[in-house]
Amino acid sequence: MSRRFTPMLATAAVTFTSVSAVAAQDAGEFRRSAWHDYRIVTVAEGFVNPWSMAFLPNGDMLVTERPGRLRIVRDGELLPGSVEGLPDIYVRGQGGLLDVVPHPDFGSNNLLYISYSKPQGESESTTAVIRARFENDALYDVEELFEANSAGRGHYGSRIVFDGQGHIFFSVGDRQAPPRGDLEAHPAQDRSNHHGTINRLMEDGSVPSDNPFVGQDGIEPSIYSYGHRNPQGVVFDSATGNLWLTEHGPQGGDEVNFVLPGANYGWPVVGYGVHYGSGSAIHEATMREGWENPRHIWVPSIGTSGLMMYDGERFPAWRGDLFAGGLTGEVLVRVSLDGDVVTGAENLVQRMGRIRDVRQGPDGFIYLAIESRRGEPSPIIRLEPAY
Ligand SMILES: [Ca+2]
Repeated sequence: MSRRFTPMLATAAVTFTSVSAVAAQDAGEFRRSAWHDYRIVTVAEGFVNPWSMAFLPNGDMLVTERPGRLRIVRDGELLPGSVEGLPDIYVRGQGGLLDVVPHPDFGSNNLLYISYSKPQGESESTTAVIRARFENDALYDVEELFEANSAGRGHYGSRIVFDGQGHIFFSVGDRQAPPRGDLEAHPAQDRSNHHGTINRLMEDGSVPSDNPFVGQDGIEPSIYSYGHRNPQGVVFDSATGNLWLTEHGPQGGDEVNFVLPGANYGWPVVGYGVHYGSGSAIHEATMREGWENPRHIWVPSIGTSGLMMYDGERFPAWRGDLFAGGLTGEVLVRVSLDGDVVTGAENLVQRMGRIRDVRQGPDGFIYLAIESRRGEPSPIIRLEPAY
């Protein structure tokens, strides 16, 4: 891409207004940006901690709510019930029902892929991925594809993407294992578990024979990359074969990473952030030779969550750009790319609430799942061209 672009400085905007009230009053509001003017329209309301959105061929939208419900939006209305057939879910803190993604051939196989925090004993949980057939508004033939070898409180990761060539990638966070003492001994650097990893599996859950660490003693064979903190946004660009992620970092350490097989992304040994609150040092350095440096960082942090790459018709100048949702930053950031290089970042949709997920609809509009920090009902909104 050869477009000229003037990067804008990222700004943190923290507001404490009720999310639903802001959305209602701003519905349809006109906003300007560098390449496209847009307006924000409310799609549906009344979600509790929506985490992920998925579009089905019949026009329905599925929405996961972190407290453990899979909801259906039909003809612009959130149906009152929730989808039956989910497994037991650990709903506490950051844990709950997380991602939902239709198989690329959903139209013929009706398969949904879902990630969630799976209970382990009385008080523990881990990240797990299931798939199930979705028919008549219920889940059937639920099959577990992956259970992470991990333990801890939050940082489940959990985004699932298809590469369209028979594989899925999905993220597991570092489970909030505290970085202290010997940083190289942190579980995100220990490949005998799944803490802080991107994993690659066949669509049936088996391990591909060409994964980077297959056959190496003491390394989980599903691992594709490691040294991540909490990757909550992952996209596969089918046009280029590139895999991108956003990683929710410590204070000043949110990252955009270009994902390469077998690579180490450094957490918590190297990085750009500091501890929340105290501002004290976490890392021994910002980077290390041979490890992957982020392609973009945010200072201050925006609290990255969902990530999307746009390829629709409604906003032609945005094609090929990444769109990163921010939680604490209450912002949608358009990240422009030239190959595997980040060339700019522009803030959009500021002060509309915490943006948990970002998806392109089949209509080419950009859908945002807004969440309330306190679990109050919140909306799904979308960006439409202003003209
Ligand atoms: Ca890193």
